[in-house]
Amino acid sequence: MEKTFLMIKPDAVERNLIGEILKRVEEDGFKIIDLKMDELTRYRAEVFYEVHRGKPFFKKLVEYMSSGRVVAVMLKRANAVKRLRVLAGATDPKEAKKGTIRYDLALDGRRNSVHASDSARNAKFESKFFFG
Ligand code: FUP
Repeated sequence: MEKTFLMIKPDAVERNLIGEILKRVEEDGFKIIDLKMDELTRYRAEVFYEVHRGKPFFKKLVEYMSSGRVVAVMLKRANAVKRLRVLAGATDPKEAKKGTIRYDLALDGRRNSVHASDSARNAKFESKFFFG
């Protein structure tokens, strides 16, 4: 079975949506392999979103990602990477499909409630980033 990585972002933790998000993930057939709460420093948020360094939204993204606690979750199921991306929905909730986590729960294109790895390679990196 394939593994992937999910992060519940500060806006969702703050609004008590951890249970709601994990319920959706489990109901979609994912198994939770590991899970922990964490808090990103600005530096760690910059490393996590390194690919976006230099983009106009980078500074605010780093500020937001280090503004509160997050939940890091390692998941597995068949076709996990793709399935979690579908469940999460488009980056901007205004563009996300009805029934996706971001359509239903996200506040805007930055405070979009969850991160879902976009490849098996990144899933590995991101899991290591949080779980060592
Ligand atoms: P995603 O893979 O859907 O999480 O989206 P990206 O990797 O493109 O972007 C990572 C994060 O940067 C998003 F979750 C939110 C933030 N972002 C912005 O704040 N503004 C943008 O225009 C694009 C992304």
